[in-house]
Amino acid sequence: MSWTPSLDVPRPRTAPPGGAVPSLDADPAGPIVILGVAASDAHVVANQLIAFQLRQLGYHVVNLGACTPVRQFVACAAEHPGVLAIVIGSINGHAVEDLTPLRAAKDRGEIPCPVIVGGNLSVGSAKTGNEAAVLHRLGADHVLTGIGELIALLGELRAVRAGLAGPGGICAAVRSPALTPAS
Ligand code: B12
Repeated sequence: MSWTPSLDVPRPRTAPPGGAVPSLDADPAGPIVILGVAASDAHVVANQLIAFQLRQLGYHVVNLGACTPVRQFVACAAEHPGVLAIVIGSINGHAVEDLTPLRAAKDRGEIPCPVIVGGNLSVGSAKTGNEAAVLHRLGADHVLTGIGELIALLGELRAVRAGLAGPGGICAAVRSPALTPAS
């Protein structure tokens, strides 16, 4: 008797009827998400998990990987004018230092979409509670902690772009304070 292991992952919604699950190269027609890890940061496990999950959900993920400075996110966004969001992870605690150039890039009009920042956003396990406010001032539109929140938010952005969102957005029921954009 033989046993064949399988990856028990949900079939992407973009899979053609009766068709095969798309490869990890993703569906080029899906909404574009630019993903990366902040400039000083070498932690890639969450980055790879996020890329995998988003591709399974039909997003076209352009993954810039670890140690990506703001200017590379900007250059990549210029190459993908229809980009839905820029998603930046930071794990090593240096999000503020790494993302300081974001403010100037936004002020120059170089960021055409929401910027979502998430991960372990300051040094040490004891957080001040001020991390999100500082990052919002630097130009982050959304500051999150969990991958579930990210998926919900991207779904909402996708629905808004498609004109499907009702008052408060279709994901209002799952909206958490962390999802609230800076004013
Ligand atoms: C593996 C690891 C490393 C590896 C990384 C290998 C690699 N290429 O990925 C190596 C050895 C290189 C490393 C180096 C360092 N590390 Co390290 N590392 C870890 C470790 C053990 C696991 C991290 C991991 O992969 N976790 C699994 C993933 C899935 O979880 P995660 O990264 O925490 O991400 C979760 C959330 O943060 C969130 N998330 C993450 N990204 C994003 C993005 C978005 C948009 C959203 C919404 C959510 C989100 O979702 C994930 C799932 O819940 C952690 C300790 C730990 N047990 O967590 C320390 C840890 C992250 N490292 C730490 C530190 C300090 C360092 C170093 C500075 C150590 C040193 N003095 O050299 C360097 C920094 C190097 C650099 N330039 O960044 C600290 C960070 C502390 C902080 N933020 O205050 C930790 C927490 C260890 C500790 N307790 O002190 N590290």
